[in-house]
Amino acid sequence: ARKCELQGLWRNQLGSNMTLSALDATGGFTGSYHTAVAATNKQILVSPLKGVQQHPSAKGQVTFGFTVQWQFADSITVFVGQCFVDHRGKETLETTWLLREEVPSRKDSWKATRIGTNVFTRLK
Ligand code: B9F
Repeated sequence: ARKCELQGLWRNQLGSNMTLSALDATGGFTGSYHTAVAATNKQILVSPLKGVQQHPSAKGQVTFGFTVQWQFADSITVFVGQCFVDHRGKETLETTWLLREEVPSRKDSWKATRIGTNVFTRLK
């Protein structure tokens, strides 16, 4: 089986697109995230991301994490995930995200974090 490369253009089941750069010497990468959904009246802006890939495993189905710094909201989303390649060479990123919303006070903290899963496939 081929190993999974994070670099490139990806789309998730919501229709959000992201572009990931090549890895640097330490496994770090950057990218940009264009969310298809936002649950806000604000205009969506393409937002930067920074991540790290874990050292490639023998099987090549690498783990990674990245953070998206939204440019249109005082919130932040972190993703963790793993890249899988099937026997046909199709790559899938299986991810789980946490979104922290800015809330005005500690009494609102209980409702400030959302969680979900996103599955990304490569755009040809
Ligand atoms: O909608 C988020 C937001 C934060 C404060 C006002 C708007 C920013 C964009 C998040 C996009 C999420 C989804 N897109 C995607 O591809 S990140 C995880 C999902 N995967 C209102 C208050 C908090 C959220 C909505 Fe807001």
